[in-house]
Amino acid sequence: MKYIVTVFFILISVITNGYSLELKGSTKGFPVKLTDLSGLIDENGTPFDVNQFKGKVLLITYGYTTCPHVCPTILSFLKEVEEKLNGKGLNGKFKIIFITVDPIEDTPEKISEYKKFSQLDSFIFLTGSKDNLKKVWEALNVYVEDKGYKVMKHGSHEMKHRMIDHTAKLTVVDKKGYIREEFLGMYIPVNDVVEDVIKLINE
Ligand SMILES: [Cu+2]
Repeated sequence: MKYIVTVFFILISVITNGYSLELKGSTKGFPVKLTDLSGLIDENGTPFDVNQFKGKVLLITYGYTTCPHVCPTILSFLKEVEEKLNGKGLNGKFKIIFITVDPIEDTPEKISEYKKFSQLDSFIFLTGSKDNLKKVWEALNVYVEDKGYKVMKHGSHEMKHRMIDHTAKLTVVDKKGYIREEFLGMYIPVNDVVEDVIKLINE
C-alpha cells in the first residue's frame, strides 16, 4: 500500500509540473520560461544573446557593482559554487550571470573594471538602458528601489555611497531555458546549489 501511495504521488507531481527532480531551493510557481534578455548588453557593450548558452544551466543573480555588502557576499558565494563545479569537471556546463540593478552607474566600462578587479572573469555581467532593465527586473520578480546617494563620513573625509534596495536571490535556469527554482537571500547555500546544478546538468 505504501508503495502504491508513493507511486501515486510521484505520478501526480510528474503530471502537474512535468518535472520530477527534487530541488533544494524554492520551486513554487516554477518551471517558467526565462524572460527574453536580448535587450541587455555585456561589459563590452555587445547585445546579449542567451541562446549562446543553450544546453547550459544558468545561475542568475541581481545587484550593482558599488553595493557595499549584499552583492559582494552573493558573488563570493557564487565564486565558491563555480570552483566546486569546476573541481568536479563541470566547467562549461553552467554559466553565472549578474544582472545589474543600477543602469546609471553600471556602464559597460564600470562592470568590466569590476569584473577584473573582483577576479570574476568567467561570470557574465549584464547592463542596459533603464527601460530594458526594468522589463527584465519585472519579469524576474526583482524589486529595485533607487535611493540615490548617501554621504557618509569615513574619519575626516566624506564619501558618497550609491544606495539601491534590491532583491537578493539566485535564479536557477535549466538547460532548456526554464526557471526551475530560486534561492532567496544573500547567504547562498553553496553545497545545495552545487548539488542542484549537478542534477540539472544530468537531467
Ligand atoms: Cu547589492
